[in-house]
Amino acid sequence: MKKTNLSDYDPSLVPNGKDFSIGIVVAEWNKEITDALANGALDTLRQYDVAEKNIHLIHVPGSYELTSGADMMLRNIDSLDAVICIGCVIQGETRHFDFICEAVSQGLTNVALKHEKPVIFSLLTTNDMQQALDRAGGKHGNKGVEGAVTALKMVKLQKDLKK
Ligand code: RBF
Repeated sequence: MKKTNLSDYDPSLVPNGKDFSIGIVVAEWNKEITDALANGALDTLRQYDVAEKNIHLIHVPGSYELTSGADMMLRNIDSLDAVICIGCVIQGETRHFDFICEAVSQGLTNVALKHEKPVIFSLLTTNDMQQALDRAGGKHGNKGVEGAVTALKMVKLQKDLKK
């Protein structure tokens, strides 16, 4: 498949978000990458008509804190329909990579089930900085854009099932 700078999704299948309220939690580690992912997510939510007042963005120090950040948002902002969690963990020489990735993936799953709301995993887990750049607006698209598209689809699904 040909790779472009844009993430590959069918725009006609993305629900309109004008009545949706979305949280975004952004980790500050590898900020160049996480800012690019957050901007991709923000642009996409705006493109699908999520109102500015319904987009709630917070920062946490590192990816490990994404779990408690998402939980805090869902406990304190009643109207939230979903939370997008953005981070970037780059493989180093120690085993921190494995512990952080494992904790975040399990942690976010637990938060989603506890609050019965979609929690979106936009965590890059890469071998090096180049692989992260490639996925933050580079040759493999922007995983923040894909996270926002996933959030819109999951909120629509939940609202449809509740009707
Ligand atoms: N946080 C990230 O978001 N990405 C990383 O690549 C990352 N690497 C870390 C490596 C080490 C050795 C340590 C101690 C922390 C790292 N963190 C990283 C921060 C982590 O997510 C968390 O903020 C701290 O461990 C404090 O709980």
